[in-house]
Amino acid sequence: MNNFHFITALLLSVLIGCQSKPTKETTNHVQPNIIVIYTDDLGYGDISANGATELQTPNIDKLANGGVRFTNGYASSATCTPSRYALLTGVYPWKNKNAKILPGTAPLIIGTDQITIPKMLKSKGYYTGIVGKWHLGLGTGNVDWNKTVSPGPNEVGFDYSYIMAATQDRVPTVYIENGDVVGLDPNDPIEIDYKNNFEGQPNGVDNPELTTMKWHHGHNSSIVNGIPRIGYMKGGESAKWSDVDMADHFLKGAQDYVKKHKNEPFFLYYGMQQPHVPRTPHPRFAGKSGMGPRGDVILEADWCIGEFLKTLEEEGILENTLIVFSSDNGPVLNDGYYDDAVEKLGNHTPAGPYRGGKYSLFEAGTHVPFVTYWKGTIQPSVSNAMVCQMDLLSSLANLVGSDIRTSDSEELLDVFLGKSNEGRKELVIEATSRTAYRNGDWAMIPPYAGPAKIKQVNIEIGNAKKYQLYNLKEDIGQQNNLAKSNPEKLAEMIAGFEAIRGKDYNNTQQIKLK
Ligand code: NG6
Ligand code: CA
Repeated sequence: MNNFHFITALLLSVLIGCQSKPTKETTNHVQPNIIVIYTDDLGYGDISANGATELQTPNIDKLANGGVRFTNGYASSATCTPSRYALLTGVYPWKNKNAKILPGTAPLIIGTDQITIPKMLKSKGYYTGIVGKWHLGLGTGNVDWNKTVSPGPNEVGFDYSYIMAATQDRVPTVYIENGDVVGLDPNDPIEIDYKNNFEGQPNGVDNPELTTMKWHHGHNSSIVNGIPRIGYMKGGESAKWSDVDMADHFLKGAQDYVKKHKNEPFFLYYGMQQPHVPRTPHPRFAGKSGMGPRGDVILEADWCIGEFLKTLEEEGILENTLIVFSSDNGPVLNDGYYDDAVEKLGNHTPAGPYRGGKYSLFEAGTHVPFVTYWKGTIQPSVSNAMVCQMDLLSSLANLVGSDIRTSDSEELLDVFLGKSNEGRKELVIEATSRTAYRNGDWAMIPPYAGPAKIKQVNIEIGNAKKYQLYNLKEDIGQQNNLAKSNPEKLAEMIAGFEAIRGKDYNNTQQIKLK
């Protein structure tokens, strides 16, 4: 850390009264703004800073090459909800049986009494906000979307929330601001049902003539903007989002938020929807990647990040802001729509050198892009320390002088600031309710029944009848199972895994894709 710079900044901010909101406790700790930019289904190899050659992500690269670019950065899970749960709460997602891919009607899965990053930061005087994807449930069951929806982000630590409830492919297809559906006409109330359609309402199965994007598996319920979704929705016409404008919409929300709160320490969780399905690039980006909509929305996401960084720069807060960039899980091509992701992939490798993808216990499921950036404070470097998104809670707590820690969230502030290479030694990763173990250079996947591959998405998910053991240093692509030839290492890995996970890890239900 550049002490001179920090002291000057602190003096200046005191002089001009820039930090208008006093912290609740006086500490010697720094209070930079903290922003988490979290993409949805972006693979390790999807950014040029991590070696992609078939598409360029100059703005993400600016963060990656100007900060710490982690080569061993992990999401906690190979799907969205559990990863987001772990990031915000600092708790392993498999400890919460509800932390799995949620329908839009699911109740909130974070306890209102649980520690979260925004709550911890609030206790140190931060203003906290979320703009973008939520997917952690809302309400307590049977949500009435026509009234203020609660509990939600605002009840688990966010002062401000502007969200989509679940995913872009799930109803309700509306934005929700501090619990209220934006633009709702009370005379056209919203009804949601994940089982049965409402009488007379078109759907993806019976009305293909109304669709502009074709479904491949799942995604054949209500049709919104020509796109068949998961779940049925009736009403709420005036509140429905425009898919092609979603990126611009969330960007503006994030920009407005930082402009409004630049004079107090703030936290922003910017949950971008790309490149999750349905991939709906704004016409400005359509066709620009040559890779079809998946590539186009990655370019769009990169552009959004560039615009967002410009805002931080223009507002004069880039040097007082720690940015964490990552993805909630690994990549998938066909995740339920025909959108040319497979056909136009060419030589692009979304997973980078890793095996598997979204839903997988192989590396690509959780081994994701991971960057920390803090202009003037973090020196550019590449770190091979193992870090997990779950570690942010304890590490950020240390940064801001909070003594809050959770047992699963390792305090790795120096690693995140590029001052140490001593990351975690071990990590349990999760994928569709199964778990596996990483320790040092080694990865171990215990035996699981079920198909080795999810056919529809064409991803090997890591199931096998026997233990799998890989040395990632020599075999980054997990091709040589050493379980038989190295029984000592296997025994050590099983012991390490079971010490964290317990012995009854195999009685879990696995994902069923339609
Ligand atoms: C799956 C969906 C997939 C995606 C995923 C959630 C089907 C057949 N597949 O169930 O399209 O929505 O859930 O993705 O419905 S995540 O990134 O939010 O975890
Ligand atoms: Ca995701």
